[in-house]
Amino acid sequence: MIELYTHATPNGHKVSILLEELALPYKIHLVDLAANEQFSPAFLAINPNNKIPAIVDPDGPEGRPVSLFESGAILIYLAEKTRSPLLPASGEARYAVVQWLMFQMAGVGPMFGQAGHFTIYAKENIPYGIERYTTEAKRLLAVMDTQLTRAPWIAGDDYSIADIAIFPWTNSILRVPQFPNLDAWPAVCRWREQMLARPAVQRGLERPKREN
Ligand SMILES: N[C@@H](CCC(=O)N[C@@H](CS)C(=O)NCC(=O)O)C(=O)O
Repeated sequence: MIELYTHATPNGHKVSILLEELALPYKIHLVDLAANEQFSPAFLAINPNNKIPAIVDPDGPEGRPVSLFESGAILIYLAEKTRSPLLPASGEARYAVVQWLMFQMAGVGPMFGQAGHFTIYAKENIPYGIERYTTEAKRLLAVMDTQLTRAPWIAGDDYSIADIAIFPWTNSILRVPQFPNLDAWPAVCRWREQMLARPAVQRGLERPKREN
């Protein structure tokens, strides 16, 4: 069974949502970030970058256990392991998914994360940081909104691991006071409703809250 090291955060939710969509059995190990468990030697042996999520698959591609960190790499790994259509095997559709997955990993995650940091967690009020990252978050939401006006899902006609990667970050930006709702981006709101209606998405958000 796949072992998932996680916490109820956007990067963690990506992996639990995908595992639920794939109906793969998995065991959750909650890593208590507030207690700095991500720096424990046992966890560093799995992820030298001391962040969740990480997985250990006892049945890796070479027939021996494999551990993986970086949520984007984990999503690709799990989709390929199961030959899931959530990551098309080839062609334009595959690269559209990879492109939007990279957009999340390099843009949405870091920028929404910094917007949250400067508005909610920073020990001092730094207007430059607040302005820089909330402005960038709005720009990224506008990019998503344009794409989701053209297509039902972020990478085109089909639901994919790119939707799964981006969605938890839209929950996260809604905690930032400058984003009480996402009404300025109606196609993003429509897409969020599609995501929230999926039972696997609901389970993937819930399980890391209550299991260890
Ligand atoms: N690029 C990494 C980011 C992972 C990440 O930032 N995880 C956060 C929680 S969402 C974390 O573990 N933070 C703990 C720390 O930085 O010490 C990924 O996508 O997996």
